[in-house]
Amino acid sequence: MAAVSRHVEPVATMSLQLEKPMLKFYFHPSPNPAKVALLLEELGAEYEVVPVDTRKGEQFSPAFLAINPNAKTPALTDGDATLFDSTAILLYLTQKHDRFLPPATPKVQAQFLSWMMFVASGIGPYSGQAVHFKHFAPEPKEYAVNRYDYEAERHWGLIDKRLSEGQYMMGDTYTVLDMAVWGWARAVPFIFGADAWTSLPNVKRLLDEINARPAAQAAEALASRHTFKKDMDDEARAAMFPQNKRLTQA
Ligand SMILES: N[C@@H](CCC(=O)N[C@@H](CS)C(=O)NCC(=O)O)C(=O)O
Repeated sequence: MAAVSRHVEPVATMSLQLEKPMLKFYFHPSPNPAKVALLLEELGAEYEVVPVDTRKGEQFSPAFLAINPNAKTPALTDGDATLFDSTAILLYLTQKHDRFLPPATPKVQAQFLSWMMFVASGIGPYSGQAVHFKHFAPEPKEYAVNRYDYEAERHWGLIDKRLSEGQYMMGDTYTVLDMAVWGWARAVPFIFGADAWTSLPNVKRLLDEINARPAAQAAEALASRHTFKKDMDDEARAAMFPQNKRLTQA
């Protein structure tokens, strides 16, 4: 977990900077951290990236577990405030900065929170499990692949329909909800295959539009600041799929 500093400050402003609470962003180049990276860049926030190489098991280091007992990326510290779970971080930062949120009327908030939670509890987990069973699980897996592929497809279909009704998830305004969708939309071809976009044209439109934003390009560039392990070897499988130990012990 080596710290990587961003934004070199001119010496004249350094003492001022040191007094400010610094954001530390615990990052791995995967969908949930990507949402937070995009928001930090859209906010123009000052932050330090702390790489957590989950394929090397760094998510289980005591220092990281003290911040995220769930041993997953992303996590964030803001001075002595610690946060984990991408949706909690997105809501914390947008509320703190009062930016990228839709109007606070009950009618709009009701839709905003419903779709935020739909992305958090539906899009992320079903997409993640579809990827796991299609790309990483041992045979036999037909039943599990079918279930998670079906549910992931159904969830993405609902996002596509919502986006067919307006430019963004909340209509005319780009909000943090679009950033939450973007994190996983980048993975759609990996989830469903290369021709997935033919059935999700509105998701593709949003993805392309956000990809063209400087903040998205800066968020993507974080991946190249550190050499993350790419191989899914025994070490990586042991770190990421600890449940497999029970199969060999049985
Ligand atoms: N609900 C959590 C899920 C976090 C999560 O699953 N993160 C993945 C990366 S997208 C991770 O750290 N995987 C490593 C592991 O499972 O060991 C969130 O939204 O932040």
